Amino acid sequence: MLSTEILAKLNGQIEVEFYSSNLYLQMASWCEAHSYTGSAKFLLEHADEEMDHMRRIFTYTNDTGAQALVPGLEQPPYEYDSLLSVFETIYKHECYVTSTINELVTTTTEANDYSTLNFLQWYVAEQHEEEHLFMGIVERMKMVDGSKIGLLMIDKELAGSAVERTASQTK
Ligand code: OFO
Repeated sequence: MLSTEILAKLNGQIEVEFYSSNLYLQMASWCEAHSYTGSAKFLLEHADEEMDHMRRIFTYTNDTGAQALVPGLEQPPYEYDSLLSVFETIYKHECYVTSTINELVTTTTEANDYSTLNFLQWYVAEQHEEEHLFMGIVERMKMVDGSKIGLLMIDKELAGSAVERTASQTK
């Protein structure tokens, strides 16, 4: 059985994952509108992944006999200066998500809630992977220093990486 505090935090994390999905969906729309079609594809798939992250917590919470809550919608930002600023925003956002997961881990450890602690391990690993992924994209974008050709090459690469990530998840 979940404590009131842990239930509130799990519902808070459902909200964070929902928002992440909407943020990436909105960013995909910005990319599409600015002809970065590879990045749009990559971000659409990432938005789906975030919905999956949300659903995992939703299911876990309900499986304990508690009630998972669907949050209200908050509109994500929809204007960006450049493709680089889109990915810098994502990297910053993922670092924030890591901090919310870490907070949950601390709370469950202090409460001796080993079941939730065990459930959260998947998120700890996932956040490490996502921070690494987005940090790499930001670094490569900085290397091309605003060159249109360079950005289009990275955009094309991102379209390919969206396909690879989907294939590895369906194995
Ligand atoms: Fe990309 O963050 Fe979910 O967990």
